[in-house]
This record gives sequence, C-alpha cells and structure tokens, in this order.
Amino acid sequence: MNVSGITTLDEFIIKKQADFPYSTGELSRLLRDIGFAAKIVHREVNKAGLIRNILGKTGNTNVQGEEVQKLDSYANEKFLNALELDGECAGVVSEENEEPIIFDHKNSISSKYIIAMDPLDGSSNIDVNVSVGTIFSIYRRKSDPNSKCTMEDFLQSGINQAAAGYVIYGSSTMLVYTTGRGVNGFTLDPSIGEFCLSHENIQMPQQGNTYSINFGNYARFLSPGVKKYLDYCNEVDPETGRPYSMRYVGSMVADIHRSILKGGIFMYPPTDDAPEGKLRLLYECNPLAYIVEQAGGVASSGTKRILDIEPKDIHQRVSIYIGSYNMVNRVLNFVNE
Ligand code: P6P
Repeated sequence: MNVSGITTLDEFIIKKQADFPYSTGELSRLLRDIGFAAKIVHREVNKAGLIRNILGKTGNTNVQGEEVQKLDSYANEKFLNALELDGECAGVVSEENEEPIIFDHKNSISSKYIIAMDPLDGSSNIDVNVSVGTIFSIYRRKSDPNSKCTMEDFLQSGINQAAAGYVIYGSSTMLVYTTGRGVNGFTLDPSIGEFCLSHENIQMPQQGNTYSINFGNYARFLSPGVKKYLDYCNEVDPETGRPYSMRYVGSMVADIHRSILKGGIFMYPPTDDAPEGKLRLLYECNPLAYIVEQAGGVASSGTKRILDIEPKDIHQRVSIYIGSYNMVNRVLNFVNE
C-alpha cells in the first residue's frame, strides 16, 4: 500500500511474490504484462461507440465459426504483442487463432510459462454496449525450456494452472486473478491508469438467488435433470428464497463475476446441437473454474470436475455448471439422478 492508501496491481503482485520464496519474478512480470494489455483494450472498448472503424465485424470467421468482431482482433493483437515482447511467455493459445502461437522471439523461446486466452469474450455484445471480458490461464511449460514450446505444453489439465484471471469491461473495468492462494479483484482507476485493489480475498457465497442459462435452449437440453432443476429454480418457496431470478448477459465473464460476488450459478449444459457443450475448456472454463474454486465455489462438466479434465484439443468444448457450492451441487444431483 502506498502513501495514498491505494494498493496497485503491480504493488500487490510484487508483495505476493514474496509468498513464493523460490519465485524469480517471471510470473509477476507476466501478470503485469496482462494488466498492461488490459488497459489498452479497456481504452478501445470504452470508445468503441465513437470510432466507426472499431465496431462491427471483420468479415472473417474464427476457428469456432463465429464472426470475428474488429475489437476481437484488436484485443488479440494487443495481448499477443505484450506477451511476446516482454519475454515471459513461450507461446499462446487464443480463441482467435486456430493453431497455437509459438513465439520464436529470442526473449521468449526459453520462457517458463505458456498462456491460453480468450482475448475478448462475449464480443457480440460490444456494439450494444453490454459487458465483455478477457479470460486467461497461465501454465508452467512441460517441454524443454531450451527449445520452442510444444502442443504438450498447452494440453494440460486445469489443475496445473499456475495462475488464472479475467478482466471484465463493464460499468468499471476490473481484473480478477488467482495464483492458487485466494482470489483478488482490482478496479481500474482511469485517472491514474492503475488497477487498484478493490476486492481483497474474494469469498463466493455458498448460496445465491440468481441462475444464468440460455433459456432459449430449453427444448434442446439433452439432460432431463437440467429441466427439472430449472423447474426447481422457478418454484415458489420463500423459505429457500425461490423462485430465483434469471440473469443472462451473454458474456460468461459478466454472469460469473456477478455470481462470485453475490452468489449464483452459471450453466451451459449439453444441447442437441452442442452435445459436448459450447464453451471452450482451455481458455474459458478452466480459468474461470480455477478462480471459482479458489473463491469457495464449484465447477463441473456435469460428470467431472472441470479442472480434472484431460484436454485432447486446444479448442475443446465442454458443458459447464459453475458457481456457488450449494447451487452447483444441487443441479448435479438433478443431472445425475
Ligand atoms: P449463447 C459468448 O460468445 C460466450 O462464449 C459466453 O461468453 C456466453 O456466456 C455464451 O457464449 C453465450 O452463448 O449460445 O447463449 O449465445
């Protein structure tokens, strides 16, 4: 904490680095690089409505078959540049790139870490001024640090994450991350250009009264248990605070951020047109699962803890039930009964 009583992200990272006696500072520098790129993306997201050439679609589609928004590409470029040039990262898997980006910059080849990230999740919301987010996972590489990183480095279970975080570009811009010793949130103060500690040691309520799901998929859900749980959420039972309220932003970072702070559950169950689920394991579900678990919540595919899933493909999709401890365990009872 400095004389103004503010703890900036950089100060916090350096202070927490002392918790890891053998740390050599690379992870700290990597987290600071991400914070820097997030400030750049914040600036563009917050004036998206003013600059005609930054709104709308690029006319391209990404590996997911989704139309790439101009800000998607912009955010991807800014994060990749920041990560490559500072030399703390050997490679990146991004939602925006079909293949891993293996850095061969002399500063990066022997870096200790690799990153999986969704540079701008929920970007279809940008043009209508709804919150969007960046999601990232950091792993120690497993391959020989004297050569370029390999696919093996990216196909690690989520339990191996060295760190995970997200940035939510909403009514304010916040960066929330964990290195495995709790979850802390930092709010960007644009007047000083710093992320400032605003939510220390976040603990997720074990119970909430909101649930997030795309109800439009009701007829497509493959699990009868999901429909039974939704009926349970909508029953009138004042003793248990039901009916719960349905909140669905269309940006999972926003829905999960609200659930972490207030309690709640986010679900993207298997549907007939996405039997494996829609959301991506490496750069959406794993990082958010790590954060939610560190805050006291639960994250499951319905049959397995998200963090225990062995990835087979860098863009692998999974179903996900993530949020407050009591709520996720309740839906899993319905799904698996
Ligand atoms: P649907 C955004 O594209 C995203 O990946 C998540 O952020 C969001 O929760 C989900 O997909 C929305 O998907 O099918 O409900 O539009």
